[in-house]
Amino acid sequence: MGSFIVFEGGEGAGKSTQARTLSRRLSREGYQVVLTHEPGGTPLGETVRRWLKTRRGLTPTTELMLFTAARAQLVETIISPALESGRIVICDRFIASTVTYQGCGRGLDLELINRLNKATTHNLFPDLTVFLDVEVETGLARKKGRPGGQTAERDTFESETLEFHRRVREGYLALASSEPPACSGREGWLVIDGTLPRDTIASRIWEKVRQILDDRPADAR
Ligand code: Z5A
Repeated sequence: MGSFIVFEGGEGAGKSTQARTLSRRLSREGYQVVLTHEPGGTPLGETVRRWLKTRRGLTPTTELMLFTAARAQLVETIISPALESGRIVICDRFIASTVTYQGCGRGLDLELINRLNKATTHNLFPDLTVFLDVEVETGLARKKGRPGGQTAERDTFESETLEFHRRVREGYLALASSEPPACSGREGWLVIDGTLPRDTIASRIWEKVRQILDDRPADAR
């Protein structure tokens, strides 16, 4: 069985940057890595992603079902087979995103979300969830600062209120500090201040991931 590492955080927290950096580092060290993201990572998932980010007027429940459908397809066709063949899977967002965005952000029933999360993943939890924490305003400003960010049309989530994004952040902080850890498996959550320099963040993540990989039984390395 491989290892499953998930990156979580609000908009512009630096998840994609760090997921790519970790993937490159692991590949250089000789590990077989699958880097993927949610929503997306499969043809169905990419179609759902476009819908979710651009179509206005989806009801919160419809939104929840679409994220969930995309996840079911990703887990069954990409993530689980890769883990079974011993690869390291890095995923940019996973089940905690549904708890924080659809649960804390949209106000949908958390019990329903947890049941759907379990059903669509067949109880698969990340070995480690890295949470990059930044103030909402910082993350949103970073997205505007990206090339084309000033002129690009804001997507469904970027158009949400600051209050929405604050509830999401509070949701992450609560999940990451809960005992036993919620939405994550054996290694729980690694919380990192996302305003630190990129290299410092990458080193902290690497230190933790290397320790997890070193602790794996010899036949899993
Ligand atoms: N969503 C949901 O509601 N429910 C679910 O179940 C799931 C998702 C799975 C996906 O959009 C949306 O779906 C997401 C939640 C929702 N919307 N929101 N919010 P997405 O994939 O397009 O958006 P995202 O996941 O939020 O990613 P992002 O906005 O692109 O941000 P990021 O990946 O965290 O950040 P980044 O691209 O790596 O970096 C952003 C910028 O900051 C970039 O210019 C970097 O160069 C810069 N950066 C990165 N690190 C640093 C540091 N350390 N210092 C300074 N600047 C930095």
